[in-house]
Amino acid sequence: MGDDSDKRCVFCAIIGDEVEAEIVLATDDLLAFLDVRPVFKGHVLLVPRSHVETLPDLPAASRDGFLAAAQRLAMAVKDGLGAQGSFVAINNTVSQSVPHLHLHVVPRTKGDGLRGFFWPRVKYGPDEMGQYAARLRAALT
Ligand code: DGP
Repeated sequence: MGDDSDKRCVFCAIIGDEVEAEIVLATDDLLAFLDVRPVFKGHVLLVPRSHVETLPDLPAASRDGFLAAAQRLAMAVKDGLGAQGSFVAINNTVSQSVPHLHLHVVPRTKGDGLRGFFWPRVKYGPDEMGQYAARLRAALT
């Protein structure tokens, strides 16, 4: 474990070899292992070895490698497990049960029963869509 690791963090404990996990990919900066409570078998979690909590906390220098590994895992669930595709997601703070950045790669196949994670959908009111877009554009400038 590096100096920036959090000793109470279960993913840091996996990275530090103190908690067992089924590792599927290991690089100098990243680790990917099977989720112990998979949505479907083969559900992988990708984590940076450095303890950062959420995606916005990931240093710029780590972004490329992180996304490249996510691409490799998305291909691996197809090539290795026969999935037709995957669902790739990150919970940031809300619904994030482990406060160490982790990207889910869930193998998907048509008819697997998962319907868009059963996300509720809402409707914009009149003019509201433009207002939301403007607020986001302002935050992005
Ligand atoms: P999230 O809800 O996005 O924070 O996902 C956290 C995931 O981490 C959840 O699907 C279960 C998984 N998980 C929690 N503890 C452990 C563990 O000790 N080992 C492994 N392999 N996965 C874990």
